[in-house]
Amino acid sequence: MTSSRLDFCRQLAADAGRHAHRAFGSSVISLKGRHDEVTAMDREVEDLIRSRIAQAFPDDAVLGEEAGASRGLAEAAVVWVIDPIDGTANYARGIAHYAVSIGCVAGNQPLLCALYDPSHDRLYHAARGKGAWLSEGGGAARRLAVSTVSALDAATVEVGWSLRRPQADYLALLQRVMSAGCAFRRAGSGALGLADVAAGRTEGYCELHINSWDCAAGLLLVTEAGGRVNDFFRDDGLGHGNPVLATNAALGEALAAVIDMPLHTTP
Ligand code: LIP
Repeated sequence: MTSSRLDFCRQLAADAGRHAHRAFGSSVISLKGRHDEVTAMDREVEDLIRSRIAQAFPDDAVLGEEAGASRGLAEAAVVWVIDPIDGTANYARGIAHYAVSIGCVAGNQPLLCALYDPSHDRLYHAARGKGAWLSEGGGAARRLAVSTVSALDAATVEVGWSLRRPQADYLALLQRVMSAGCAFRRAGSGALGLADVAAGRTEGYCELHINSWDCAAGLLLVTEAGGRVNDFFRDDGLGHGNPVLATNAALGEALAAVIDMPLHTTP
């Protein structure tokens, strides 16, 4: 089941990303809410992804950011979790930091994923138990590994933000991260923030609430690259989102204490 879906997923993420990149920086922004942008290309790319999945795997269910859940989501053995353009605000403003994120979930845990960053021609992919990989510029894939940084005051943590949680909670989280001596960043794409942890560019990604389509792919990249994550999928995280924490192995427990989010017992 995995290898055919993984090959399909990699090709689909790359095709969808190249399609999205045609309108990079020139899309008209609509608002689903304050600081919650959407473009016509978000919907166009999700339609492309959905149609290819329906043709190749008609019995699978789909959950996407723009069109929601397909019929049979609760009963399906396999659910494709898609964000057609993660980092929409960046995409619409011509900031080269966005990605197509496609996760494939079975038994309420990610089975495989592909995440494509068109601005850098970076295709990330992983299958459970088979490592996390990155192909750049169409070249041979190299295996990813989280960083070995083991001191909080040498760590960089990305802190995702949205208006889905009170500003005071966000500021308190930032205070804890800064007081621990960590550098922090917020770059507007949870998917790429998690990919940065998997690639060893940063030591952690956290957010007080994130949706499953933003993180289903990135969480698998992190664990397959030797990192640790919280139990994002508990209490219907797939359907309603949850807080998220992903870390390298060395700083897992220390960052979990700073950010006040327990990591999954099974790294
Ligand atoms: C983004 C998420 C990110 C969050 C942003 C935004 P979108 O998703 O990936 O984690 O901090 O506010 O929600 O809306 O660009 O697909």
